[in-house]
Amino acid sequence: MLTIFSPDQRLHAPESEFSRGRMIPYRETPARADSVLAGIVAAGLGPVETPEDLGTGPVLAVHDAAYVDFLQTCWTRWRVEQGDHPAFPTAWPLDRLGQAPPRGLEGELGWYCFDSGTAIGPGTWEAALASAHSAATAAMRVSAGATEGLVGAAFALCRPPGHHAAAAMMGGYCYFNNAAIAAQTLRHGGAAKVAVVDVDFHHGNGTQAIFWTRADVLVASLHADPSYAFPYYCGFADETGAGPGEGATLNMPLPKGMDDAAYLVALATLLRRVAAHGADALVVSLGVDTFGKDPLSAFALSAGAYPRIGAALAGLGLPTVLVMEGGYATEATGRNVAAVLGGFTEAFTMG
Ligand code: Q9C
Ligand code: ZN
Repeated sequence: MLTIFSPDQRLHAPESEFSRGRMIPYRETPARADSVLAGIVAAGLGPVETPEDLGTGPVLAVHDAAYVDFLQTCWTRWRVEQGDHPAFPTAWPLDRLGQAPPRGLEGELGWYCFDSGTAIGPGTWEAALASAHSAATAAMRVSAGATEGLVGAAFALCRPPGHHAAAAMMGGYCYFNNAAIAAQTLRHGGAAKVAVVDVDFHHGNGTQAIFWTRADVLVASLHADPSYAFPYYCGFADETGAGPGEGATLNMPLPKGMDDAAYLVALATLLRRVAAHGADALVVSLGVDTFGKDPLSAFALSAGAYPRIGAALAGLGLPTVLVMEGGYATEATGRNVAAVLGGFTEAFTMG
């Protein structure tokens, strides 16, 4: 399977994050990407190529222009106002009745960011844009394969990740929603209907928000129940979309302690519903923070689950873009991602 990754994605490397009352080492590191690259090489999964420089076009297809502008200028403004340490918000809007943020960097930070653990430093903009380019390039390659009648798959090694980022909101280590960008690129490339299946431990609140009212992109997720896990305020089963998108959002919140067998049964159930919905192409938000030994996980998955997750996803038989999301047990992350891609490749048959 083809992998897309840019070395520029390493330029985002904050030192620390605010977590449960303490500053701790930033968990979403460049080393995560290197672990995945090593896993891909060790498993002999295929070539790794750099993305095309697509400018801001692909991000503006799913994000607000004012938000994209904010991300591009935030670090330079922060450094002048506050100094050389990364930017974090410290206060949030009392309401969101207004259409625009207040002018002033601290007000804008709280407006455009929903948590206190997502940093903006030197290189954040460059890395997030390169990560989005990896997603868009992978989707363009899969689209080209599909129009030539060669159903195929590609892996976008996205980092920073994306599924918590909404049209005008960052958070959960995410700036641009790479999976949404891949889905939109597949739509642009000719797929009338796209399914996004999110297997990250956390609910992909950003992807859900972006496609909430749309019928052309199904968003289906299984994840830790928000009543005990980040992002806490959405991802419940009764969230099903609105307007033309009613019924095109599927959430399956799961209890703590899910083991391989229970998880694979839940995934099979979700995938049956995705298949029944019908789609021409698939985007997988591929998080492996479901791993039992992941520092953010409350599940109990073993390494043996990952090839089976890959095979289950391949069972949909659709042109597929797999997009990297979470996974913080850095050494194991590469092996587990390579195992998903290997299991997918073995089971995948030309639709
Ligand atoms: N102390 C992704 O997996 N921080 N994001 C939790 C707990 C947010 C994870 C802090 C975790 C976000 C893409
Ligand atoms: Zn996650």
